[in-house]
Amino acid sequence: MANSVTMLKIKTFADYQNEYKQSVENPEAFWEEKASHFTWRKKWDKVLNWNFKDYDVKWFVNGKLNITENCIDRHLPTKGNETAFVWESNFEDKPNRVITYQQLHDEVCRLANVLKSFGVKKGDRVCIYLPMIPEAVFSMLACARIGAVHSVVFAGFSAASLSSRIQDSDCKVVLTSDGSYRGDKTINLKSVVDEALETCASVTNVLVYKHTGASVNILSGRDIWWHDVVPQSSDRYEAETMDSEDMLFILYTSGSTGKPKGVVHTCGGYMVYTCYSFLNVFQYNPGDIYWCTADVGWITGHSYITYGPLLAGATSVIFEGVPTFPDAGRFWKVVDKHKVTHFYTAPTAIRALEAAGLNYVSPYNLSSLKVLGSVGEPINEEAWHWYNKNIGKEKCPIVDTWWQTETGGILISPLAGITKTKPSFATLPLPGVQPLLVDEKGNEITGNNVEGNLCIKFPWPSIIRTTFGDHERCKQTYFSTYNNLYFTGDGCKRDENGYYRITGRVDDVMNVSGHRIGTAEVESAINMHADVVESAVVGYPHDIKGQGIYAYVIVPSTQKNHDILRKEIIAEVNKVIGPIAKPDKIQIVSGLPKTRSGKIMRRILRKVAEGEISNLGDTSTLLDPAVVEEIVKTRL
Ligand code: 7RM
Repeated sequence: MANSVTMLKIKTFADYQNEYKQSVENPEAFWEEKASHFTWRKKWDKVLNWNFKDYDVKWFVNGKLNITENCIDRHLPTKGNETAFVWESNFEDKPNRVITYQQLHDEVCRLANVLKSFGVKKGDRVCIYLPMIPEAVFSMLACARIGAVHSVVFAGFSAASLSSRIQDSDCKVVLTSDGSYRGDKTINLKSVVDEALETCASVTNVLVYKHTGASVNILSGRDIWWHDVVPQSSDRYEAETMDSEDMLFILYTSGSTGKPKGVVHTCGGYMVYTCYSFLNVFQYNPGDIYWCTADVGWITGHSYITYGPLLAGATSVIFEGVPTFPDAGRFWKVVDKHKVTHFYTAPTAIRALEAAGLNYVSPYNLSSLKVLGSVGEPINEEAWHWYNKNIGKEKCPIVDTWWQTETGGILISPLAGITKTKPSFATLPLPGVQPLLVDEKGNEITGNNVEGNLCIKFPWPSIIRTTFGDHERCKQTYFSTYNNLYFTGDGCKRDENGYYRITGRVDDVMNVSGHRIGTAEVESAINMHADVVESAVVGYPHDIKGQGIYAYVIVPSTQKNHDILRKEIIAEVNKVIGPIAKPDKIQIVSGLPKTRSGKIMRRILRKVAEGEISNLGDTSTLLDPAVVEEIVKTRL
């Protein structure tokens, strides 16, 4: 019989130290106990099988469950009439929607029945391309209820990006809406889907939620209005029995090379870890109002809007809009309106709102706040102090949560009110997480006051299982750089007290406004422009975005006005990826600094983009050192 998941909560720093010790000394006994607080249809035979060499990890082997039963059904006897979600529209004068756990159950079941009627079976993939409306969460859970695998695509990605994701995972159905609102912009999502589907033969049905009222094209036989089929469906659906290691979802994320990879998470371990980490990091208590401002299109939305909070039986705010609409006071207005106790956002938003000034903060009563969170990129000390002083009024612990799409849940973070915080430090690993710093050669760097590449040496329950359709790529990317270690791609310092500070990516991945974007992806988009011969993209420090995108582009010395060319290149990037990958600076050059073997020396390009031109380091191996002079002279 399942106990209450609130039993998972650590209460003191001594508890934390004790749990941490147990989790390292006997991980299987540790996680077995945590897992026992959930509802399983059949208990596992073995807690863990793992092997980082050929990469194979299985948690709660042969255990059977359905995650939606744990997110919804188990709460119904006690919390059926309690609020699961309060939805706040993009427009502040539009009424909220309140969804109780019972209503969540009914909506998810209706949608599950509709998916079933489309012929979606256990294991089939379903693409979700929706704005931040409760239906996005219903959609994820409806898939999980019938055993289908969801692949949520952020509704800011272009038709080309959407299409390549649908193709990669062979999705059968797309769940979308007529349109979306983001601040003062409206986007016609359905027309993006239509364009994407011109190149996706696998999709048999598109379910369209009416949200903006935009006129849409309905392709008969394929496209169906949500309101024509969902409300009349049964509000009962017996959840499918899933194996612990059956796929729960695929989420595409950028890496240093090639196209985005489909990161795969599975049912059992992901459930245990997202709930455990949510409760412990945020120290959520019944009656609290939790708000994570992420979009469900990113892992933060999956783990800490949908699954973690629902597993814990929490009440959350879902917000459709953006931080600066109608003005830079919107976040604080929403905190005041809904009496938010736990607020979780990205440093880029904090910096943007800091820049707007305190006049946007002071009108609002923020006294409901108890815990503040940060995620997605390193938080600089200044932003940390501003957040602490002006939003938390120096009484709210800040949890700087480090994790990745691949980790499924938060790995390094303070536990709110329990771990002593330190500005810009993610502090200590959660129980079950064994971080390690290594040098370039893969030797462990021991002791404190050191810096290296961040690896993890033991699996935790929500670790990536594979990259969809290409296990070799998963092995290569994460488990081959260093022997027997998961490599994060991040650089990291460990201070004199053993606290961790993540310094940023050490590979060719940029972090722009908390979004992961590969330099190679942007280059390949730029290269689609007919006049572009070659390009090289690097990140550079940006006051608000954390990193900006700096592109060096070779075009034939001829014709076009450079401003027109830049506009066209930006349009190309918009078309191939989406507005989030828009280059901030485009420098037209006649050549790129290459070694004799033809490798672009990105180190030099990064320095020029940063404005660090006094010391470019060794350029003696360059094929043509004159290129560097030109690049320095014409830098933006
Ligand atoms: C959750 C998420 C992952 C990358 C990761 C880091 C960076 C995330 C922090 C952070 C410093 C943090 N997943 N990152 N959180 N850096 N401090 N608290 O963002 O897959 O989209 O990105 O984000 O570089 O590798 S993600």
